[in-house]
Amino acid sequence: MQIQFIDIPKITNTKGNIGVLENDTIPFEIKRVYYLFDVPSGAKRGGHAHKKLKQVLIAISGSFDVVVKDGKSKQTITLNRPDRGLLIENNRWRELENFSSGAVCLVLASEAYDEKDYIRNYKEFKESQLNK
Ligand code: T46
Repeated sequence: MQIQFIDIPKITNTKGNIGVLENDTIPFEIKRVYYLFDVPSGAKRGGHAHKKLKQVLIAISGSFDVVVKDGKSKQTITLNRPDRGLLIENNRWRELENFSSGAVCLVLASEAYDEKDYIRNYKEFKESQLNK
């Protein structure tokens, strides 16, 4: 399974840096932005796949691990830089864990929220991936 990172253009300065997200930085049209924050130590997020939704995850602050599965293989990626995004394609199972204190996960999403787009059962997800 290929993992794709997005390098976020930055404007550096001794007084602090600026990360800039413009339409051509992200490989889809952004329809929704949300963020996870105040995640308690030991908590896990995700634990599902999306049929259509693609997302870019950015550790705007702190760090966390993202486990990505395509039904055949698995990769664990640590996100800990505000200038690097992780692209998660549709039909990928994701689990987020090991959140550091103060971690913030910014998510740029290709679709509006739709519960019908979720696959929350791993067995169902694996079966849906069989012929892909
Ligand atoms: C992913 C990780 C990083 C909404 O009403 N609107 C929204 O935009 C979102 C994201 C969630 N919700 C509701 C739906 C559920 O009742 O909030 C509740 C928890 O949502 P969810 O199970 O999606 O939360 P996470 O943090 O486990 O997962 C989300 C994304 O779904 C997922 O794709 O990669 O954040």
